[in-house]
Amino acid sequence: MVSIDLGRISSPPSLPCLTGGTTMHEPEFLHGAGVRPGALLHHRDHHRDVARHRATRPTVTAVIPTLNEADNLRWLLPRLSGVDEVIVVDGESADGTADVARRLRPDAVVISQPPAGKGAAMRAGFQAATSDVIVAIDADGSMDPREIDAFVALICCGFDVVKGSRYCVGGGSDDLTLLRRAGNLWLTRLANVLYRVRWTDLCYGYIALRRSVVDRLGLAADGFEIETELCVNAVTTGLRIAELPSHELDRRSGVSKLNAGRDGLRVLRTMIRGRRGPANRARPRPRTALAPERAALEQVLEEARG
Ligand SMILES: Nc1nc2c(ncn2[C@@H]2O[C@H](COP(=O)(O)OP(=O)(O)OP(=O)(O)O)[C@@H](O)[C@H]2O)c(=O)[nH]1
Ligand SMILES: [Mg+2]
Repeated sequence: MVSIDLGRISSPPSLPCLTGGTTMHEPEFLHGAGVRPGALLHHRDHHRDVARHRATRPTVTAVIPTLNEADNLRWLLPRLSGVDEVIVVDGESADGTADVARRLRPDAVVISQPPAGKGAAMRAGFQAATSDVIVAIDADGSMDPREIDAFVALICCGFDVVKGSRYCVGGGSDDLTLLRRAGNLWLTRLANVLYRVRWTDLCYGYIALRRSVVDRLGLAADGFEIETELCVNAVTTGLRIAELPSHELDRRSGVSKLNAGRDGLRVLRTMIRGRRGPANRARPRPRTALAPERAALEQVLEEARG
């Protein structure tokens, strides 16, 4: 269950690793609930406020890209009972991943698409999501679902994008090889120079964002460079970004689909292209090309929601 204390939202906490914009504000879903911006809630109103905050807490969608992750989903899905919506975007897995998802989480929206890459899967999941907040989480069990509350709390503090970091104080990884660690370090340093930020971890897929900013991000990446594209486009679009310490666990079973050399180059290209700003970034897929896909998706969503 995601629980945020509205009484503590009035002033920004001192957060580690803050980057991006400086203005803090309460998110729009609090204003609709009649919560005065910046108000400290009175002690005697406590019970009424707790009830109100339960009723107005942001809804959360978990977007999970999967390619042959049936065993790992058996671990992950039961641990996502606190999120309001689960979207599994499956790359036509051969190991019955989609069936496992439907069986373990009957209310999950399962989207099937050719295995065009993690980025293509995440974009489809973002488009299908209906909650206030989207959390992207890998299926392999490397991201601890208990961290979701912290991601959502930072969105409630006013950030548009919250990116996990394995290198913030409090973060870590049981999974990174020396080669990947070095590659990520240099790519992160380059991003910091090109975009004048102070990030500690560029290539990590545990990310939360406000659903209302998805279209502004203009995402078009198909592969593992999606996380870089999301972050750099968030900067050039002027969104507020925070980093949050996260501990990456070992992949529980199966094999990684990432190729350090090939995918590192894609990240580099994305970073350089993104520097040209929103007007010159790769165009999102035209809507017409998505039309049949979209219609099928709408149908699946309607059925899933009864
Ligand atoms: N639908 C879909 N999912 C994919 C595809 N490629 C990878 N994934 C999923 O994307 C997630 C990340 O892929 P991994 O193989 O775990 O990559 P990794 O080496 O751990 O790299 P990171 O997780 O990005 O640190 C996993 O849940 C994969 O199953 C694809 O082509 N299609
Ligand atoms: Mg992984």
